[in-house]
Amino acid sequence: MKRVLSIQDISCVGKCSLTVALPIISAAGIETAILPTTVLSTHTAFKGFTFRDLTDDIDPIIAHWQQEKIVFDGIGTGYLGTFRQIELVETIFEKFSHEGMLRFVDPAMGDNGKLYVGFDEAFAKRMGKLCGKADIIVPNLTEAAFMLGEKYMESGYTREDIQALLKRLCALGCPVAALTGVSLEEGKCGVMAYDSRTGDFCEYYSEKLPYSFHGTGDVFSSACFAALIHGQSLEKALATAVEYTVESIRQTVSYEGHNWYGVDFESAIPRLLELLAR
Ligand code: PXL
Repeated sequence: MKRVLSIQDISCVGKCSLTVALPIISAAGIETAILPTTVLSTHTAFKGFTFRDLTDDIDPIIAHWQQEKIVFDGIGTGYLGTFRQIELVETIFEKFSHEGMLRFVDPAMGDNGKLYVGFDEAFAKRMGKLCGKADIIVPNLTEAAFMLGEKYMESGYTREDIQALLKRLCALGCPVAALTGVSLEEGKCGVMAYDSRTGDFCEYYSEKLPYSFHGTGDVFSSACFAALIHGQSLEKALATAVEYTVESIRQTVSYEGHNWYGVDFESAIPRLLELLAR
């Protein structure tokens, strides 16, 4: 059985980060170890959330794992709350590195042209450095713009604009970059990726649903990470992640009074298993 490590916060309520990654990667049949970086009462879109930084626990936890000779097939990261946590992730990448281990970074920091509460441009640049140490990164257009210190492209961009942006992302140091939330055609939304080792681009689009929910980036990245570890090619893994995210949104809006704070990825798990079995 494959074993991965997911490093991000626990938002106790608000379906994102570890409460999304752990069930999704586990459902894919992969042992999922976790390293919670912070415990928040909710994700930061709620008002008045509590925040307990667990950074001081990280060093002793990794020392223990090293003593136990724990090996991971992949390490995936999401929302990280502080500069120090980013530094520690870099240390973990180094300490647990071995041939074939996948370093997957989702620089979860913002959406719709804005950084989440608590982040600034300096933090985004620092996250860009972490991205340089990954094997694959999956930013959205907002995160890509902030990491590169560029203007956010809301709409009106071309395929060539996205391709050039992907090349600039790989210039951070990672061999593969995938940009999420790309819409080149009315009613369609998806992802475009670039592998700088081969010079190949790939893309996958699905129906653009007229809703925006928190946590969809985390659903996408958890499914993509799981699909890659499962053995799917980059192109297939991106399609799996897009279709699973779309199905999660469809499930969410299929009943009245649905949450505003997260998507119903749980009801879409049978679809994930179908997508992984292709
Ligand atoms: O979904 C990304 C995310 C993860 N963790 C926390 C967040 C957010 C988005 O707002 O606030 C704590």
